[in-house]
Amino acid sequence: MPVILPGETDLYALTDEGLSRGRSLEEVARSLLGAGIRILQYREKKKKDGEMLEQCRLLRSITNEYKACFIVDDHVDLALLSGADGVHVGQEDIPLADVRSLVGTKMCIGVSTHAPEQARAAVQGGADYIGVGPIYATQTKEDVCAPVGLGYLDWVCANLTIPFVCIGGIKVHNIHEVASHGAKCCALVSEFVAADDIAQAVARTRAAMHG
Ligand code: TZP
Ligand code: MG
Repeated sequence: MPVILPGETDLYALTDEGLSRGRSLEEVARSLLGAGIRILQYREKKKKDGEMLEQCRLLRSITNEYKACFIVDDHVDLALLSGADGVHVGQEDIPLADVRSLVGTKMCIGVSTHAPEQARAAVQGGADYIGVGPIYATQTKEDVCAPVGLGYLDWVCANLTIPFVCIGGIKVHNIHEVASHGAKCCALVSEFVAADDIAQAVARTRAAMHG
């Protein structure tokens, strides 16, 4: 199964058990994938490694069923052990060159960026895609930096050709604005996993993005 990169699909979903209103990881994942999500990232900040490895293996198996791309946030070891398609790192995680030396070229690497110099470094360092954000304010990420707004997105669109995914505070009511500034792919956490009806949230978000 080839890796699916942002831009080859329009929506990118991330897990967050704390926001999932008591639903199991499997239920959340199946709702997202059944609604047509093709990139799913495992992002859990408060769990022990052993439980995370089990959950990554479960998501690897479910994403295979749906022919979806599976990315692990932060943890290169869990990505390798679960057979993920990719790993996503932030500016303060293991540096891109070191991640590449561990995963080789078969696994894709995404790097979160918040400014042009970080994006240039990620491109130079051989990232497969970058995260662009936070576009808007969000409470989902604890150590989040100030929103970069749409200006940084405009700069990315004007200056780079690397695939990218916008993230941070993106909701059904503002995703059209993000798309109209050139985003081909958006990542959403709370809007999906905390929704009453996850499949309906994905469908409405997709319609708003392209509407
Ligand atoms: N990285 C930048 S903002 C963010 C991450 C993981 C959280 C986005 O969550 P939400 O609920 O879509 O604002
Ligand atoms: Mg990280």
